[in-house]
Amino acid sequence: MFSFSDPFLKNVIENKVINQERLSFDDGVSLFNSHDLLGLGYLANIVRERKNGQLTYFINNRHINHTNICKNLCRFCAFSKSKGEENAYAMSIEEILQAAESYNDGRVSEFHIVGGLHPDFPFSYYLGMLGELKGKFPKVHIQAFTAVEIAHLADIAGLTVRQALIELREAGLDSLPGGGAEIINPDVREKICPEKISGKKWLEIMKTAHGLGIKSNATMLYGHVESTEDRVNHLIQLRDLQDNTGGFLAFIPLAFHPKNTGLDNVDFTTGQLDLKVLAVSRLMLDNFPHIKAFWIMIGPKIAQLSLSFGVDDIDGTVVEEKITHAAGANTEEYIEKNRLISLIQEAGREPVERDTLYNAVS
Ligand code: V47
Ligand code: SF4
Repeated sequence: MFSFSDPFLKNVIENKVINQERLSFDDGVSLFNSHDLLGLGYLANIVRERKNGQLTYFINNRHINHTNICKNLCRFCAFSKSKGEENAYAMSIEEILQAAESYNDGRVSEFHIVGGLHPDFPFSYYLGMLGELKGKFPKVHIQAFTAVEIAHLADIAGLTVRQALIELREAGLDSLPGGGAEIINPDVREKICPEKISGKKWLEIMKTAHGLGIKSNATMLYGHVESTEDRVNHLIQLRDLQDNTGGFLAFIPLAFHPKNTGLDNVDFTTGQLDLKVLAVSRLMLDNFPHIKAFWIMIGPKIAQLSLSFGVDDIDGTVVEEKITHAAGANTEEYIEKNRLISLIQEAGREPVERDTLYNAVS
């Protein structure tokens, strides 16, 4: 029998988890306030194994950050630059194709494309990027553009979000990454990303995408100025939308990296917090099939440990990543597939190479 050090986990949460009862807002706050990390991991692991058994997913993917020029200039972002600023860059479609080609070992199954809100790129640039990539790599799933980028693209195209998504899908878009959610509470957004679309709009765009059959991920940027209540509120809003649409594939907590940002007075997150956020997310998001640890942000060592704290997905090969590395990440940008497999096996789990939609890739 597991020995909890926090009686609340033993007396209240364990029963709810065993009986598959939904956890409340207050439960979520208590979970975040608990210091019984092993107890949280034990409970999150029950949910993880119920949903995914021993299976642990990874993907052979290639991230592409096509431009760092962005008109939003979020305070937590070290990646974005203004046009003309030193180190600002914008890739042509030809350069994007070359980047994609540079990691085309015949087995890559996903391009993951996220960038800034470039003030001058026309809608045709994005359609062209998708069309050319799809033409050259017809079997590769394109997961591109956060809801924040989708709002911007609809804006520059003079289209509704729905129309823009339809055109992007026709050009080759397959699914949306989960970025841009940050923390949904408007008071927090006002402090960390006042120019960004609201959390409400982010949720609406996801709802529209899901309604069109376009799946997406969801994220939460944690470890900056947000409160425990902000985190729990964020998770519950995601859970409510998932009840409605069922369109979220995975939830990925993103550990805030402060270096070179407007919030550089904040410390890097700790291993304790990273594991706690993953475990609490697994417990609160009872309707999300997958919880993913993004090893780029928390490092392969914590990502491996997280497999006992509710996580069933360790992301992928990545190859190149600029957003977190601009903000002080000291991880590699590429990890070999065999290394992911041995990290998973060493944790006593069963590795499964997946495609974006969680089908096993042989
Ligand atoms: O929205 C920006 C985050 C996101 C920082 O769907 C930062 O599988 C930490 O969308 N420290 C974009 N995070 C990345 C993204 C993503 C990443 C991994 C997996 C998936 C997925 C999607 O990056 C932004 C923002 O939340 N971000 N700056 C920073 N300093
Ligand atoms: Fe731009 Fe995204 Fe960075 Fe915000 S997080 S400044 S929207 S690139």
